[in-house]
Amino acid sequence: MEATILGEPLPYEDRIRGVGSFKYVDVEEYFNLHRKTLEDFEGFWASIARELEWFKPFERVVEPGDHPYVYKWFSGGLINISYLALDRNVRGGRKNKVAYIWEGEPVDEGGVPREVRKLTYYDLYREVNRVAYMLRNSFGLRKGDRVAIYLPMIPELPIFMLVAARLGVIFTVVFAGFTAENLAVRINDLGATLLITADGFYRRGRIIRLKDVADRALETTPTVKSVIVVRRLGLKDVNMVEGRDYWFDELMKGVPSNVYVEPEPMESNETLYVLYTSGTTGRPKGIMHDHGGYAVLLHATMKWVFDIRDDDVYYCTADIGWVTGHSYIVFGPLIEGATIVMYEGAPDYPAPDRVWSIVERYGVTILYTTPILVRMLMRFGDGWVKRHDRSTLRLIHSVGEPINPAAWRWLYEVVGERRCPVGSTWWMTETGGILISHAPGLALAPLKPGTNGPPLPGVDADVVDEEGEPIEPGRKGFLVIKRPWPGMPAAPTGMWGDPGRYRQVYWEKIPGKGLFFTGDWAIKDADGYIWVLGRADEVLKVAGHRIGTYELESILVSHKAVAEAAVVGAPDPVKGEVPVAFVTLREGFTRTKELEEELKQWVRDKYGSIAVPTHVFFVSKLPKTRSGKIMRRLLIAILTNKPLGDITTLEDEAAVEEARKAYEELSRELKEVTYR
Ligand code: 6R9
Repeated sequence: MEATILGEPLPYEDRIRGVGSFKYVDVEEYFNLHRKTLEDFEGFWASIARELEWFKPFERVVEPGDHPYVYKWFSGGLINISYLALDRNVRGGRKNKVAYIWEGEPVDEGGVPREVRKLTYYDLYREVNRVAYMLRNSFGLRKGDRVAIYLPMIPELPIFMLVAARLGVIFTVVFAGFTAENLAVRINDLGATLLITADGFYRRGRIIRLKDVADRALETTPTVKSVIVVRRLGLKDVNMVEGRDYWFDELMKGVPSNVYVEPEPMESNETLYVLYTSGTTGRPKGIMHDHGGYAVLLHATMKWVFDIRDDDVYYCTADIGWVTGHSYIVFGPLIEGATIVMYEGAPDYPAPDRVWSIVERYGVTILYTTPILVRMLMRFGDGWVKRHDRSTLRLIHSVGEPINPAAWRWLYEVVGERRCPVGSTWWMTETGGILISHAPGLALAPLKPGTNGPPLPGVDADVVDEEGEPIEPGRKGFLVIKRPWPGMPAAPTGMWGDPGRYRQVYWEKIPGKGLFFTGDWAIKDADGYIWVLGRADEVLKVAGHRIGTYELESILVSHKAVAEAAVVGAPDPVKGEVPVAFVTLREGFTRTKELEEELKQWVRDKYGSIAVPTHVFFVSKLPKTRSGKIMRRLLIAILTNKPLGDITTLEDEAAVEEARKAYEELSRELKEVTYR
C-alpha cells in the first residue's frame, strides 16, 4: 500500500524529513507525545482551553449531554467567540494590526485589482459593534434568535457572522452559489426571521444578481420578517419590498461610530451557528457548533497546524459559505489575531495567476488551499506561478479531499520550492476543525505525499472494520473518532432539531462501541499515519463540495420525464469526482439530447451549477438488488470501463449472478446509442 495511493506511484523513495525551520521529530517521538495527550485527555484539553479568555471559568472539561452521544465541553464556562476574535485583540496590542485584506474581483487593464479594503482589528471591532447595535435596536434581535446569511465573499460576511456571535444570535451561512431552493430549505429548517443578503457580486467577470435569487427563496419562507441588503454592486433595479427589505447602508446611517455592544456571555455549549451539509438522504443536516469547544479546537489547530505567528499573512482560498471558511477564514485566524487575505472572486480571473499575484502582492506566508484548485491551476503550466515572487511562503496546507501525489508534488516543488511543508488536513463540517494533520507548529514528523499524517494531539482517531475492531496497517477500513473532541457537533442536539438523526448517522453505523463514524474510507499505515481515501457512503465530493447522491436523485425524479434516477461519482482528473446520472423515463417521453440538456439545466436551477451531472444516461431499467438498493458499484464499474470481476466491494445484498447479468445488460445498452 505504501507504494501507491489513488493509483499513482509515490514520487519519493522515502519520507521527507525536516522542511523549512520547523522543529523536526521522528514518527516515534510524535506518537509518544500524542500518547501522553490521550493519557491525560481532560487535563490536556483543559490546559489548551485555559489559554483562551473566559468570562467565567469552566467547571467540567467534558461530560455527557442530554441526548445520547451529545457531549458538553467546558460546561459552566462563560465565553463569547466574537469577544475572543475582536475585543481581546484590540485590548491586547493588535488594535491597529490589519485583520482583513480584502480584494474585489474586478481588475484594471494592467491586472491591478480595482478595490482593496484593509480592515484593522479596531475597524472590524467598531463595525461589528455598530452593526450589532443596529440589529438590536432596529430589529430587536436577541440571544437565541435565528438569522440566515446569504452573502458573497465581501467583508460584510465575516462582519455579520461576528455580529450574530456577539449577540448570541444563531446564524446559518448559505453559500452564495446555492440556488433559491437550497436557501429556502435552510431558512425554513432553522426558522430564521431575518435574512441578510446583497444586491449581487462579481464572479469570473460576470455580475451575479443575488437578491433576485433570494427573492425566489422568500416566496416559500414564511418565518422571514425582514431582509437586509448589502449594496455590493450598486444595482439600480433591485426589487425592494416595502416594510420587509432594507438597504444595509441606509440602516447604518444614524449609528454613531463609537457604540459598544456588550458581548453576550454564552455558556460554553450554547449555539454559535448551524451549518447545513449533505448526507445520504434528501434533507441536509444542520450541524451545530458552540462557542467554547469550537473556539478551543480552532485556537489549538491554528497554532499546531498553521504555526500562526504575529507577522504572518494568512490566505485561505476557500469560500466562507463552507465550513473551511467559517473555521479558517473567520473564527480561527481572528482568534489568533492574524492578518487574513480574503478574495472575492474566481481564482483564475482574469488569468490563471490570480492566486500567485495575491501571494506576491501581500507577501502571503501561509497558504491554505484545495486539491481541485491546485489541479486546475497546474494545467496552465508553471510559468504562471514562477512569474510571481513566492519567497514569503513558509507553509502550505490543503483540504477538502485526498490530495493526489502529482498535486502535492506541484505545491511542494513548484509553488513552495521545497521550502514549505505541504500537508493535507483532514476534517469535516461535523468536526468543526482539523483533527488529522501534520502539525508543523508543534513538531513536524516526516512528510509523505498524499497522506493526512498522524492524528493531532488529544484526538483519538483510528481505522476499523464494520464491527468497530481495529484492522491491521495497510488495510482499508472506516475512519472513526474514538473519543469526543472539542468542536464536535454541539449540545443540545448535535443536529438542529434532530438528535435522533445525529445518533443514527454518526454513532449507530457501528453499533454499541461509542465510535464517531466519519463516513470516510481510510488506511492507517505502518507508521500510524492516516490516508483518507474518500467517502464510504453515498456522498460525493465534487470539486471539494459535499453533495449527496440522493439529493440529486430527488431533484431528477421531480422532473416530469423521469421515473427513476441513480447518481454516482465518476473519477475526474481535475474535479476529483463528478456526478453522472442514470435515469429511466416515464411513459411518453423519449431519449433525446435535448432532454439530457433539460435535465442538466433542471439540476442547475434546483441545486446550483456545482452539481450538474456531466452525463445523463437513459436506460430502460436501473440495476438493483432484490431489496431494491441501487447497485452503485456496478454503475461505477461500467463508467470506468472495469470488468465486474474487479469490483471487490459490491453491496453485500447483491447476488453476484444478479449483478453480473445487470452489468452485461446495461453495458450492452449503453454501448448502443442512448438517444433514438
Ligand atoms: C473540511 C471539509 C468532509 C469530507 C470528509 C472527507 C473529505 C476533507 C480531506 C478529505 C481527504 C483531506 N476530506 N479533507 N479527504 N483528505 N485532507 O472538507 O468539510 O465539506 O464537510 O467535507 O471531505 O471525505 O469526510 P466537508
